[in-house]
Amino acid sequence: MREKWKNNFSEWYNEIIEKAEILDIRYPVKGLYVWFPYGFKIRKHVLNLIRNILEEKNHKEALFPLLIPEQEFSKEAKHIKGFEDEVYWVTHGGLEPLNVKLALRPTSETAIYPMFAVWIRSHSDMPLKVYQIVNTFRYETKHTRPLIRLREITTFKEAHTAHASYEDAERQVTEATEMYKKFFDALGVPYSISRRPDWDKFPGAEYTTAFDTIFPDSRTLQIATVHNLGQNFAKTFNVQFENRKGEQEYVYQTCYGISDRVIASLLVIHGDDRGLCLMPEVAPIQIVIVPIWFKDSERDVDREAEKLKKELKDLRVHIDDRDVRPGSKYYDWEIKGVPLRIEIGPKDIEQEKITVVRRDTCKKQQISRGNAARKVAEILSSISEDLRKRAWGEFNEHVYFAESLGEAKKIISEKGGIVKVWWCGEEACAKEIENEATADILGIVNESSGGKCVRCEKKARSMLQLGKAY
Ligand code: PR8
Repeated sequence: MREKWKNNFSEWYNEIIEKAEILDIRYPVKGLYVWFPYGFKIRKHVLNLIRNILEEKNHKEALFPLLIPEQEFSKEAKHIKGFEDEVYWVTHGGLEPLNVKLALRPTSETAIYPMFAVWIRSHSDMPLKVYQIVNTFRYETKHTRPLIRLREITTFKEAHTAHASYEDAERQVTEATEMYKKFFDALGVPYSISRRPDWDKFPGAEYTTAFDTIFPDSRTLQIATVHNLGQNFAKTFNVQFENRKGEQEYVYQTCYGISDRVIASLLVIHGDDRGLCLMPEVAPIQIVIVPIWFKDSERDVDREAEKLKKELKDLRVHIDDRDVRPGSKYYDWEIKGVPLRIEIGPKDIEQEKITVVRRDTCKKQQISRGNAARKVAEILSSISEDLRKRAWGEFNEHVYFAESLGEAKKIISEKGGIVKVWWCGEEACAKEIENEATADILGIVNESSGGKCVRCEKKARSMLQLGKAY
């Protein structure tokens, strides 16, 4: 059932974040929240996934300071311009005013690149690929929301790379895009990839590529960005290397990031009216065993539950032996999105069977006790597969093409999702389209067979993707 999830999404979201014990939203600073242990475990599994993907591609984890001195932060003119409204400043040490104001990082280019200038000497030091997973601070003025629009982004995974040629940096952009695709595919989070318009790219970048997903209320959420920084930051921070000809040259850079929004997407996209439905890959508990006790059978049932848990040692299994009715245990674990529930009662033992209930379909089936381990692993992988398929199916149903501006506006207001329209490439037309369709431009996609710009009717060079963005 996905009535509330779809039609009253905000309420569903706020309730689930709390009831499933993801975040405590009662912390007394706007835009800052507390991770509950259960939510924190989901976060840990999500981070393991991205860490593995990055490390496979030779990224090294590092850690840079949270505070950035004003003179470094302000060096790159476009960067500071883009972030000036969003920066928190530390101005005092105790009662003493500081000589140099310190920025709480909103992102870490200006903390990392002065160090790149020290680390990089020659072309043989590159490619240099580092990442860190840290909290960053942005003084967001739009409506803040747990995991979606934070003032303290607690899970900012940022990667920064330096290269000896523009071509190599371009290759890195492709590698980063492929890594993020793999990551989102593992989580079953569907996405559309497009290039941000020039006037709305990451401050200081040559160009920005964005991943967007669609939420149940048909609004879109940007869940990742990949930036080609060219030599802009290298020139500002004097990051040079000796090239093969023995000359000094500025490095070519890229950076790419994801945030808590990834976790929001994962929770939201697979959820339903009963609660979360976690992908087995990141579920803190993949299987919950609920013993069904009857008079005199308690010990046998408990023994059987323990035995089964041991057999499933490669999975994350929890036996819920709380002294409450089975029904209320089912309810709790459904909210928390445990992918599979196993019920064991005296009848099951007698028949050498176990009863399993999938969280995604809520279907109950009995399977034979003999090959439980193999069968359960199969069911978990089919849950992943089915969740992924369902999510992509729903996503694709919400991607539209509009022939005219009027049609785009109608789709945006009635259906939401992502709407593609032909565009001539002129900024003025794009802004008119955005205004008239009352939508945001998510990005630009190149399509080979061009139609006519929906605004000026000149030959279109590409397509704009529109949506109502969070
Ligand atoms: C960079 N520098 O910073 P980006 N709350 C939650 N998530 C957010 C918020 C917020 N207030 N603001 C942005 N995000 C580059 C790349 C290092 C890494 C998420 O890029 O400013 C968005 O999903 O585009 C965004 O795509 C991602 O952080 C990276 O932020």
